[in-house]
Amino acid sequence: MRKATVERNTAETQIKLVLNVDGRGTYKISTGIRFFDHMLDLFARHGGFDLTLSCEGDLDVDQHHTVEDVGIALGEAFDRALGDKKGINRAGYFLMPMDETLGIAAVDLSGRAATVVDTQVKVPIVGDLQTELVYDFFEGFSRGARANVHLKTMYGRSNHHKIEALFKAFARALDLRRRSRKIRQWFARRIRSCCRESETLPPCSDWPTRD
Ligand SMILES: [Mn+2]
Repeated sequence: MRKATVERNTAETQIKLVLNVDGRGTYKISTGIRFFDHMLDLFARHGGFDLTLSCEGDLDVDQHHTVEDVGIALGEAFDRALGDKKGINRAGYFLMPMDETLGIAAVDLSGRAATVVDTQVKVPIVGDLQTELVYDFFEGFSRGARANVHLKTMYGRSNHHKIEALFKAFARALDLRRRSRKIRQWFARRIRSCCRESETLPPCSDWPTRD
């Protein structure tokens, strides 16, 4: 099980975070911003990550520090949990429909931070979240995880759906590393059985590419 615990304390925020990237999508999240909690709940569920996260932030100033610092802490947790990244499929993408909206995500855990986020959201607030901070969350994650993060809403009507589709697409883009683990386990089983029976290894055309 690849897990990480991150505690991040600054003058603006106090964050405690426990992540299991090989989890079952269970979560307990409290940031003081309900819409942000809703997005992080969905992130955990759609990625199959177990995530416990609490943040006490200076929401009396505004939501900026809370959202950005949660992004940094979550990115750091992925970076630590995945360790040297040996054997994982470090890049992934996903197209996620959310009713009338389509969101796309592409991620590369490349060791370099870069962020592009196009939410197509034209209103300043969705629920209780300042929508410009969606960028700050993903930019924070990108820095914490040292990852390339690209997100785009292709089209849609509902602003709630536009943001939600991006969080779900992002989670599922990151989930490719689990598929890679399944492939490695499949190979390990095949190699063991081939050694027992003195067979040759399976041809490339038999290699699994999907769950
Ligand atoms: Mn929703």
